Amino acid sequence: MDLLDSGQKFSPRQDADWDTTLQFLPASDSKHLEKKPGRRKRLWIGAGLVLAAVAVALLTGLLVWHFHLRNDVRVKRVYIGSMGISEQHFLPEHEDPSSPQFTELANLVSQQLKLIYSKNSVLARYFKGSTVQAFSEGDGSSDGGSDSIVAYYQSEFDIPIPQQASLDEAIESLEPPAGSQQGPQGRVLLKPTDALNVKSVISQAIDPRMTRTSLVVKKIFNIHVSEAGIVQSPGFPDSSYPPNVYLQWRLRANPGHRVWLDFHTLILEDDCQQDFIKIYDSLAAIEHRALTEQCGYPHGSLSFLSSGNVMLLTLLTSDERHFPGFRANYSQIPVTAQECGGTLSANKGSLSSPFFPSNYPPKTTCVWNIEVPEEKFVKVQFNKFLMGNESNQCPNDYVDVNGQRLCGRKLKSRVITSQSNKMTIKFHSDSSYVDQGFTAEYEAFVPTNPCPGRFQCTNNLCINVTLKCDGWSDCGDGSDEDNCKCEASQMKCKNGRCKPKFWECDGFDDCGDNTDEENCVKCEPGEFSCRNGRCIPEKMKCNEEDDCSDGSDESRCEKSLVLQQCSEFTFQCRSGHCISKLNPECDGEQDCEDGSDEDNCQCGARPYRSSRIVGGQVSREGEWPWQVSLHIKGTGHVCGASVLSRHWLLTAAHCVQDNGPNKYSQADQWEALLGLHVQSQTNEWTVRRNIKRIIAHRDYNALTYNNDIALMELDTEVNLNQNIWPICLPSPTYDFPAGQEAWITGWGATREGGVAATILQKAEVRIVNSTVCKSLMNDEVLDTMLCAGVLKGGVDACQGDSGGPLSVTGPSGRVFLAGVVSWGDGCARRNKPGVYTRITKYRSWIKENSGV
Ligand code: 4AZ
Repeated sequence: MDLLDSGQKFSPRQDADWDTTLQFLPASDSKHLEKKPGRRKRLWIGAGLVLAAVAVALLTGLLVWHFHLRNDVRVKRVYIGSMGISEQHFLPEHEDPSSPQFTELANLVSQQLKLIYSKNSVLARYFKGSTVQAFSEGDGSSDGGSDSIVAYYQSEFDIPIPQQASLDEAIESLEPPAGSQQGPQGRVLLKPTDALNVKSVISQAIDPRMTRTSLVVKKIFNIHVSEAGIVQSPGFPDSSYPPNVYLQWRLRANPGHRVWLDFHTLILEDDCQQDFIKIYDSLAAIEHRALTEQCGYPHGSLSFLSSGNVMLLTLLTSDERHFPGFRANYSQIPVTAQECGGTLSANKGSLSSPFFPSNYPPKTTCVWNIEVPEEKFVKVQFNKFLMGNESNQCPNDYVDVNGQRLCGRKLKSRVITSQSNKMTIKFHSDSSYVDQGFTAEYEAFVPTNPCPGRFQCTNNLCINVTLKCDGWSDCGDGSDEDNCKCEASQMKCKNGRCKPKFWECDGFDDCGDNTDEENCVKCEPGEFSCRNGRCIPEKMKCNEEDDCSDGSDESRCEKSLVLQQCSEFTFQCRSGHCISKLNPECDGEQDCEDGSDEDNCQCGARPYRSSRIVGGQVSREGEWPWQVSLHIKGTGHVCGASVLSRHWLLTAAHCVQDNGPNKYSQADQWEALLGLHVQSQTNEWTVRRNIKRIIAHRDYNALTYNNDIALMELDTEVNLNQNIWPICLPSPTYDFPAGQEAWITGWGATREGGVAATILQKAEVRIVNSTVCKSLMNDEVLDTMLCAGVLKGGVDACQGDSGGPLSVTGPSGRVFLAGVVSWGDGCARRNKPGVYTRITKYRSWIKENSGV
């Protein structure tokens, strides 16, 4: 047990070393200290003079130290860089630091660096020494031939603190264009015999996180990627990666090839100041060549390509140990003459950045020349556009359309038109920080009729005329909903748009200016509207009294009240008392006196704290660890389910009904796959279990889908892991308000009547107001059901998603099971939300039947 755990605190009285017998010495002549008025005054003056003299001396000393001595306090500064050398042939021995060829060339490079630094007074004065870390083949294109080498080095300087900035400046000024700075024809000559033809030098201060003194292990792995393989963090996947390490993987491809690195898993601590990986288009950690820095649980593309034949992957960790780490596949791909760009003369076509959907490589330029028949113009629409940071004039990575530079990540759905039959599109990436790039479609059009038979949006997009004034922004810029005359079934928003009347007061801002959500409360101005429909004066809210009689006026206040009486809106503690706080369970704060609101909360969190569906997107492995795939043995995936505990799953009753010869109600027909990401691809975290028992709700109604809920007991319990984790169950009074965001997940059909997905899909939907939902679904939605969807259409659960979860993130970040995918009117249709079994109505049924 450590000291803090044992509750002991440092206290001198308890400390054996503390001498409690210590006393102050008595004055030798106590009379000298007696009060004597005249002498006392003189004494005070004397003391004052002495004090003043001491102060002046101190101040002088401080000034001398500050202006003279302190300037001499020096710090070590390390710069990391690379030197491009032409007319040098790269030998296999140059990869081996113990070979004489390596030593010989390294010495030349060190001398060369010394010479370069000697030309600058600051660098020359404080230079300590250089070490060469590695060599690689030069990049033929930038070094003017294949006979070139790049040297990677580290230079050390000892510099007085105030001069650090001028040192940084001097080092940065060594950057290319080096030719003009470094002697005639770019040559920095040593002796005529051993001259190095230096073509470029780049150098930069090392990332201070990499020089932390607490880093205990620093290690380098050299890997040839000509044969594909795997790199992974130490301990992966069985244990977390070790603390305080700085690891480097130097990846080399054959000349004329790129290194390709594709992450299969990457889960680190969320804070990049603590743990991170960084990838460089170099063999040294030079910031100018950094391609990406990642930490946490990233969701973008994690596939990277080098510009030349080398890449460096680094991992830096803090002193905590919690996270699984990474695994990445590497291989090499040949550089071909025409990787992107070209001439396009068809009437329509598509184009994308090189290697999309992987991140594009650095230092790449592609040009597409589009030329369509003379009488036509060209328009291009970007479907995906992820081109680094948005900035003025786009100095880094950009797409240039007829001279207009575009960058950033917000351009999706924008249409750009030409004023002639030609369009030039140029893609450019600089030497650092890459992104996923773009996909675009182009089309020729007749300038007098840009959208034949269709409506032309202000942003030049063409949409079906039926979509104009239908309440939905189909153009993306809202222009199809401007200047509309509202129909009888529609309401007019203040901004002039028309929206279906039944969207009024559904908890979601449909107008875009919130006018459909104003004036929804029946109470007078200045009154608070209780959940039970009562109105109370606004000032009674949060007054620590239950004025509504259902606790709702006290449910979103700082302090939770213990109420006199419980209601359908209040949380009941184990003790039987009810509290006013809304959704208090597992929110990280103890609200019940007996702590029961925080009991059984090992759920709903992605274990490593990171940290089908129609219209959805591919999820990341481990993102939905409660998602289960239910297979009929010999057939494959049929339904989804959620993990409730190590023993129990929850699914839909309609999944476990006999259907002719298919005996779906029998447990032995089924097997459950937990921790699965891709159908028919299991890995070390996937667990397959037989089903011991199925408990379908006794009152399931196959006509109305009422009580569409079933429990499945696993034959043996599972060990939880990073891809298997239970979801939290909401208490009967948990509130999922209309408009709240929720996620649906599954391997179901990706469109109505379509085929099942192989990779787990996810899609964001919103809880739909029950009254609205009932009217949309012909009154077939019962109180035991919950609606969620995107009323515009295009996003929904579908066949094969049944039984799976509708997940909602609670206030503290834990995920709760709001619903089980049950039924719908087709999939993803407009104004037809998905219908889910409302879990709050079945909380006690689950407890009674499974104990969870
Ligand atoms: C099904 O057939 C199904 N759009 C599930 C969900 C929905 C529709 C159909 C909701 O399993």
